[in-house]
Amino acid sequence: ASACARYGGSVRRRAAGPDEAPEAGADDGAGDGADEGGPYDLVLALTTAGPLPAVTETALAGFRRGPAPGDGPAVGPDIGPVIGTAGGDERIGDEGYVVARHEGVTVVLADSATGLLYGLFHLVRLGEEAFGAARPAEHHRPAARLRMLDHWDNVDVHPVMGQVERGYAGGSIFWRDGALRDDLTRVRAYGRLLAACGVNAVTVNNVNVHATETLLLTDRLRDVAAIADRLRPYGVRVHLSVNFAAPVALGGTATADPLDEDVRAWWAAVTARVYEAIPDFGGYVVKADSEGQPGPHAYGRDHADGANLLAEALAPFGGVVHWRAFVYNHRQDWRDRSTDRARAAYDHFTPLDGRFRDNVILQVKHGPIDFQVREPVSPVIAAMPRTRVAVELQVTQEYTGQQRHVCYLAPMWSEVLGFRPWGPAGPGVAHVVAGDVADGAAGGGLVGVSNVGDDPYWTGHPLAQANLYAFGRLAWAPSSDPAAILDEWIGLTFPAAAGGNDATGGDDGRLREALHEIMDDSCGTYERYTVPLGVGFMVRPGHHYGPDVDGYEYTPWGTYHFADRDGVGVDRTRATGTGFTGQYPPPWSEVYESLARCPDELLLFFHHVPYGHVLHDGTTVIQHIYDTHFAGVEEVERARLRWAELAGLVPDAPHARVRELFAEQLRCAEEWRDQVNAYFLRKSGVPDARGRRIP
Ligand code: BDP
Repeated sequence: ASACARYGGSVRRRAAGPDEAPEAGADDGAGDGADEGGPYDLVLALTTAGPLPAVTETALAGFRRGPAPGDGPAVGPDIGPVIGTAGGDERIGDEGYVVARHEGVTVVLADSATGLLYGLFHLVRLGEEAFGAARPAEHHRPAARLRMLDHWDNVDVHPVMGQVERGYAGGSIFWRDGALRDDLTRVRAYGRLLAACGVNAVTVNNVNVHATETLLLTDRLRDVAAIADRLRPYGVRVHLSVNFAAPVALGGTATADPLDEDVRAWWAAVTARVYEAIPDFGGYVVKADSEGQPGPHAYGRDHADGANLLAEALAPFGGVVHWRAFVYNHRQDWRDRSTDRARAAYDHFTPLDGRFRDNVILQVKHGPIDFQVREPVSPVIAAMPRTRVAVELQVTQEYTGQQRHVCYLAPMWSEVLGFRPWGPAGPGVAHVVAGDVADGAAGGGLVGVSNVGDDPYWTGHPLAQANLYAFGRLAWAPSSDPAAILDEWIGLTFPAAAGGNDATGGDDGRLREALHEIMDDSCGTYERYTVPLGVGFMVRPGHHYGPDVDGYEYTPWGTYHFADRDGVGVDRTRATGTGFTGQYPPPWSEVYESLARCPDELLLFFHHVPYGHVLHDGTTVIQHIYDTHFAGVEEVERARLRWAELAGLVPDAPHARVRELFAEQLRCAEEWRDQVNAYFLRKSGVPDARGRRIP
């Protein structure tokens, strides 16, 4: 009841019979169902022996528990038919639940405490509807078993990257002044927030593991255990990013060679101690031989040797290694056009398919480069049938406006998850991560780089909360409609919108409608005023905020657009380019190879074309650049004005915060428009057909 009330819903309880008068405390509703018989409006029950989760107990304070497990059906006769319609004796599954409304009683059933908790949050989402008309039993369970957020948090404040690497929401919620925070109340609240979204795993430190953070594995393990204690009640397991060279760095061994016996023994012993402190510890995350992080290459070993070393140590305890596939040469010779960063992960990892232990998960960024607003889906996802693959998304908005711009990312993620690498008849990315591909490996789940910090709104930009929510919801149910997820988030977040059209203080749907207008296609808007047609990386070097068209063009990072006076784009074809298109299975290898068939939005990712090249809609590339940049800025201006109209419907403080951020977004969008348009006007010499002002 308290959970429902907090989220704007309510739990009504009937007048109780003489034997079952519940204690005071939970009845915050109308209590008008007495004539339907039976003492309860709501029953949450476990199908198996086991304690109720503590947080559910709290939420149910005042409700009677059913008979102890083993004494027959968990709670009275009402549940029988629900179990029947839910598929008889089929297990509901570790995190699953069944929800139904039957003869005036809303029932949530689960096999486990965590499942029950997810069922409770399902009711919170339904609000009043959960207690309305009868509903047949629905069985819900997550598509992906692992739904993880990686925190790029440093314990110490890093001199260049700050505390949260690529964090735009203040400091870390875990660490402060080089140590664990004294007060972990917020971490507990975070656990609840994550459970409400469906996230069940968290990595508490940055993938770039610096000196202090290396110690989390040993001397500072107690801190990790304290975080795990706060998150455990919400079904969230803790993982740790580890430094591959930790055995040497911590003074245990002379080498970190994965095939060395002392190194294996060191990891085994250290890992056993981790599990003594945190029995449900999730496992390790490793960025190895990437952007300066140590790895097995230094010892002439490969990524499979490295990953298997850690997997072997974790296996006795059921832990997993998330081994990142973000491996490329960041010191390449930019004058040599034959190197292609997009190819790197595939070239490194596909020869290793089949060599990874079962508890290794290869964590692959969704695109082949690095979280740009438009990239094709990484070909690695379809190329490792004998390896567990997880897809990594960037919830933190490093390249999508840094939580100063509104950019609702769910439509992009949903496109990625729905992408079918083997063509329309084959399975999709969502099936790969769920392990739902015939003859494929078990799934590795979905990982997101967290966008949360100690900001009072959690995410800096209050509307960026929707990205966190959508990440969890898509990991649970990848085919969910992004607009429907947003709709849920709006209802849960803004009490006025939750009131809907009724006479109880609702806003007649105005807020809901406006937020959809502002957010539904905000990622499309961002794409329009920033980088054209999939070319990527026209950002300011280092911090990656705002435009700098040539910022990376003559650097060793491998992210180029190759614009000159004649044309723009990267030739990644087999015929004349880097051959990257050949990393896809058909039909995509052919579609991307073909200038005629390549989707417009990815044209410059795959092809170098003249400015006069005509897109499928009849516009030339150069005119498309001008048009989209003008349109994007106009869309931001419309969204800004729309938001201004919501004063009074949204609480004052978040309203003011978003209003200020919109001013910055507009300024920055205009800067993007002007720099990109001016750059291409000067390179090409082709004027805007509509004669608009280009600086
Ligand atoms: C890049 C970020 C960098 C990360 C790196 C990674 O700019 O801060 O360390 O990804 O994923 O996008 O390891």
